[in-house]
Amino acid sequence: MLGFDDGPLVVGILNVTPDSFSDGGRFVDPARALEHALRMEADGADVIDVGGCSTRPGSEPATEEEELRRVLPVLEALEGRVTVPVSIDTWRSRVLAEAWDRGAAILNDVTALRGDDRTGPLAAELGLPTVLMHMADDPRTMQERPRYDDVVADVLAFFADALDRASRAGVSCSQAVLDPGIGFGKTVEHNLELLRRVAELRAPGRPLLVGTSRKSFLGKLLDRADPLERESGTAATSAHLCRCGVEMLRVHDVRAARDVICVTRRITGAEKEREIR
Ligand code: HH2
Repeated sequence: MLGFDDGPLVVGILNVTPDSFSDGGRFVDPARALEHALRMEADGADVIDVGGCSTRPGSEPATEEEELRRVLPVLEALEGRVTVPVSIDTWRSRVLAEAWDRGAAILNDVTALRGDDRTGPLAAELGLPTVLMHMADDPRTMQERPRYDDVVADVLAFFADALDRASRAGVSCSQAVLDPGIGFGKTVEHNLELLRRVAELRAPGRPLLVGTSRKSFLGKLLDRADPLERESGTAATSAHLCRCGVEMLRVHDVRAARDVICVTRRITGAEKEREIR
């Protein structure tokens, strides 16, 4: 279902939460969420990632009822209108089941199937591509004292466990996408190290999804408290990740990511002139 031959796929973020760090509260209303999803699709999104539970550092997770109350009306609004695949950013099996009923076709699980024992078997039964993300600890405490001997080695060990867990749940390895979880229990230096050595994260042979968009390490690097002022920093990471052959970029500004991919691929020769419309 996901083809990676034309450079990274762009995953447009649609947070339907009151408290997400960048776009919190903006798309809670289903009509506004649909409008934004259609905008991202027109801008070149390959996937729309709907999330109803912020994972902002220090945040308390929404209850299951609350998460359902947020995402289901939005998924209903998107179904039949958005033509690209919709992914659901959840670890909860019930949210996944209800989202699938409303057209969601990809699971994005920031707990890598550790959050709910029933989520893996359900994703397997439904045959869904499944994003398995690295997170040290959980969002409440993950930024308190992140420590690794070698962050890349630790993430690779985590990937091996996650793939094993997925396969025991019945998720075919060919459906797994791996994600180093930028900003999830990592210092600025850990994030930079993961980006610098992203090629090493390809060792398991699975596609990589990376989400740097507007994250706080960019705010710290650039001294920008406002997430909306971190777009140039995000673009720098997107160009780097595109050059490194990463398969999926998860971003807020789809148009900017598309521009970065277009120019980067022309520079590297990955995209020929005749392919440019
Ligand atoms: N980052 C966030 C949420 N979900 N999923 C994957 N696979 N990878 C990520 O890096 C990732 C993710 C956090 O960013 P955002 O959705 O913008 O914020 P919030 O968690 O505050 O809603």
